[in-house]
Amino acid sequence: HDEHMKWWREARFGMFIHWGVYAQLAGSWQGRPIGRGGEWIMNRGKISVADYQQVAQSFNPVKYNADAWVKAAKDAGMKYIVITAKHHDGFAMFKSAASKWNIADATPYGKDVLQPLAAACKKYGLKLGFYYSQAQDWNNPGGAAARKVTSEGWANPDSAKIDAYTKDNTGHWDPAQTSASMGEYIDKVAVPQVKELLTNYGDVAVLWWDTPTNMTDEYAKKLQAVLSLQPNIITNDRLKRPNFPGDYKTPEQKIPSQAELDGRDWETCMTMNGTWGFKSYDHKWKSTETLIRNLVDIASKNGNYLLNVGPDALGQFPQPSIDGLKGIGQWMKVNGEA
Ligand code: JFZ
Repeated sequence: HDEHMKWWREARFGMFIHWGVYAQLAGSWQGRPIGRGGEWIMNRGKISVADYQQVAQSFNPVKYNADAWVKAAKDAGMKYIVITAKHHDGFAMFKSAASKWNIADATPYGKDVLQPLAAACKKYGLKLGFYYSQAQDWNNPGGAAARKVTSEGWANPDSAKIDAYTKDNTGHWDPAQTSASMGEYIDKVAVPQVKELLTNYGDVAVLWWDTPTNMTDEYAKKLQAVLSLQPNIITNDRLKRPNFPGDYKTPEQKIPSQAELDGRDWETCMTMNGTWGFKSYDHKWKSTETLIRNLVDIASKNGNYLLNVGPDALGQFPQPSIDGLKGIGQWMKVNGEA
């Protein structure tokens, strides 16, 4: 039964891609920088559902070139890609019948971006995985919202009011978010969308769940049942703790010491700068040497390295990410195996 893990255990190196409407804001709201990950901007800035959905009206990634992305990953020595099919902002990067809040229906771009990515992965022989935020969803009614402080780096004039509201409303900051129950959200959005993802894109190698806020065993069971659509699929450990351990552990932004390893498969996910989703002003790039040392350290401990790229709103990798990937690729040519 370990057979389905074979490719993953040999892979060692993959590309994480955090891409969504948040790239359009690039870390700023109303001229102010918002702290932490760019993909959290709606929550950190306590942007209303209506305001945030308006951002999609200018999201038009005309420079998106799936072939170039996958080739960049392959040339760096990566064996798989995991892309945010839907992050916590609930925005589906695919055509979905379960919610209009998707790239095909809510943007001028008007088409699915996962389809070309799946085709390019097939062409270059890389495995494709989907990140899907199963619990947190700040736009589809009923989705969960983790409690986070209001102001990270800016003074929202309504901070006090919003803080009081989120405290009384399970982390939500807009009544539009609570117009359905979480059970309804799971049945009408999450389960149907995971079905779409596991039906419409050919082989899906990985389902990468995240932040099980307010998940119940019942919700987790419903989502887990959908995985049978892809019999060889591998999943991480973030569906619902502790009863749904998945196939591997996901230390984040850190490489475990030898002593911390317990025999379970593991994958360290890490950013190349300080954010998962694109921020125009984050320049804290790791050196190519650091990236290579991390990869070697991880591989020597039998782990996988899932290294993140946060494309911009036009669909381009930031230049420092391209440079880092190229640097790793050059090292790989000399030191890696085919
Ligand atoms: C989550 C997301 O909230 C974040 O935006 C990003 O997608 C990242 C890969 O995953 O953030 C986490 C999840 C888990 C931990 C920390 C941040 N954790 O276990 O320490």
